[in-house]
Amino acid sequence: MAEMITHSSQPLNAEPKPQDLVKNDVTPIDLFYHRNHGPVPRDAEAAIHEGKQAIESWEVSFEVEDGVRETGIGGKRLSLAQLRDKYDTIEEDIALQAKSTIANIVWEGCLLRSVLVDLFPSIKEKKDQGDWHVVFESSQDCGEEEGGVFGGSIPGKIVLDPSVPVLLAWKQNGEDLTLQHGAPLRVVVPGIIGARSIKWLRKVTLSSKPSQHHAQQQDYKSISYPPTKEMPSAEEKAKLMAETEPMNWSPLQCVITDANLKIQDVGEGGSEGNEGGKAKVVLRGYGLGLKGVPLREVDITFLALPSNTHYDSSMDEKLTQEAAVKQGQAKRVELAFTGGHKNWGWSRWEAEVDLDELHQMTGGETRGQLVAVAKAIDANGHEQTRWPDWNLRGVGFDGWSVKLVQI
Ligand SMILES: Nc1nc2c(c(=O)[nH]1)N[C@H]1C(S)=C(S)[C@@H](COP(=O)(O)O)O[C@H]1N2
Ligand SMILES: [Mo]
Repeated sequence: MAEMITHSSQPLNAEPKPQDLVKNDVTPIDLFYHRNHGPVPRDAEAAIHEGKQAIESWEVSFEVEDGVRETGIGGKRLSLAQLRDKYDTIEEDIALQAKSTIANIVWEGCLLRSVLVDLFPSIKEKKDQGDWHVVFESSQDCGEEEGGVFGGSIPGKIVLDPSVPVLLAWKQNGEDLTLQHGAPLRVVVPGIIGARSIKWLRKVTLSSKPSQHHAQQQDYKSISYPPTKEMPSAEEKAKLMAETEPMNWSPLQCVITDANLKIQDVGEGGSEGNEGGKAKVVLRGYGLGLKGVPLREVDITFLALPSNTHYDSSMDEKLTQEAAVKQGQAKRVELAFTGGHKNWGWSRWEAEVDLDELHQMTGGETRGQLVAVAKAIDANGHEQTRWPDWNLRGVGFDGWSVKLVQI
């Protein structure tokens, strides 16, 4: 078993060490992070325990609420076996993301769009309309303040967008979904924060309103709030929460997962030993585009801290300001990308910088600690935000990545 950093075991919240995360392009399941708002639901546990037949007969109900369609046909139920038989099976590489971590998984399932258009043909007419939502619900009691089951929603037009493969998934990396990751059936929404990829899916509702579940209404909202202002009262906070839109698309981002000095082994009798030419800084990381737009490059700037200063992450914002001034000297890492195609997976990248290059970038200053600052640029030339505004809950950070180089 790979080593995970466990934040809580009940409910299970864990993630791999960042440097392990980028070792594989497809994240092995034992390095796939966990985010849970409650225990694994009993019905899912029982189905997995009983085996194939119980798994295949796991049912999801599909319903339409008033306001979405004029003529109401009642709800319909489909089992996992029926979903598999009736609709084309597709495979998609989709990165799922939570606060501070990510997993790049190859999912297998069917398109939610195919199911909905088949069951409720008239929704095709609502393709471009923004006034309806697809609400997902699991069977999991999430024991949070208001209790209730875990659920969430996404705008209906995203589900019907032919360029966004929203999946009902039953396999991950070619294997059956594991119980922890939502078996028998889960939703996988490309490009959108992981919280909307509902595990242990039991119900899909087309509604004129977004989900009223706790996670949609009381969590995962980026409430801008100046850091210097006194914390709001519970009442004020509730008001701000109610006024703020739920988060949805994951932002354009880039993260340095490790930055190390590598001394190349020149073998026995090597004469080039300590002259500087053989030592390199090796950086690794990943990036993710906004709405499936692939990344084109990652620009890395090196900064030398004054010799009496020790790096800590509270300096990051200021360091990104310094890096912004030095963009002309940044080391550019070009990423291989697939033309104009959408890309819902992550991009991994690696940069090697030798000491001469490094000296040029830092003006020869190497006495203090060195930090690397990375920003991503997408295929349309859009740059990653340098530093986001403060938000009350510290969610959805997408600023440039700052990392101490370990020397
Ligand atoms: N039913 C249910 N679905 C859920 C969650 C949950 O707690 N319960 N967590 C969500 C969150 S916040 C994330 S980031 C992803 C994580 O999926 P994973 O635990 O398979 O990594 O699942 C989402 N789906
Ligand atoms: Mo999450």
